[in-house]
Amino acid sequence: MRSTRTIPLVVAVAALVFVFTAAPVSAASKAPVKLGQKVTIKGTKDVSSKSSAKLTMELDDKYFAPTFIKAKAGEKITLEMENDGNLPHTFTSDGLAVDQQVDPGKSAKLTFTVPSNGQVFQFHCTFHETAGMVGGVYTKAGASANATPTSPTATNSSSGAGSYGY
Ligand SMILES: [Cu+2]
Repeated sequence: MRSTRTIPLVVAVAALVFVFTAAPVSAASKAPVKLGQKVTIKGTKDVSSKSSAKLTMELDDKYFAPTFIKAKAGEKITLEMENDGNLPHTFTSDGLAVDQQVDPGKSAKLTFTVPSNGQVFQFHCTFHETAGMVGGVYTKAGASANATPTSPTATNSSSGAGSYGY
């Protein structure tokens, strides 16, 4: 008798675990490309069917919405950026050659052309990049941003082990 009573509980717990683990994998939170760093994901906007597109980009504490923009090489994209947060944010990208700060409650417009020398162009907020305020413009789902290094990060290639000279 005792052992049969535990079976419904196990089923209930298993169902509960399934619900909680299944939820974060829903479409809205899945990254379409690999950026190789922490990203707070707030959706993807697909404008790749157009030769030019205008879209609203929300800058908030501390994420971009949409976080990913699907585009095509050569496409001209105009972002109408709105800072809905309480902190200043930037839309910064070496690959897209843009760097624009937007203060809280303010908006700004920015236009760039999607380059053809890569498939993923990372953008970030200079203040909150490590907090996951990162996103990407991409032309191919599943591609990786690592293919096109955007900034020369410090690699341990300097000669002389133990040398602290700069
Ligand atoms: Cu920020």
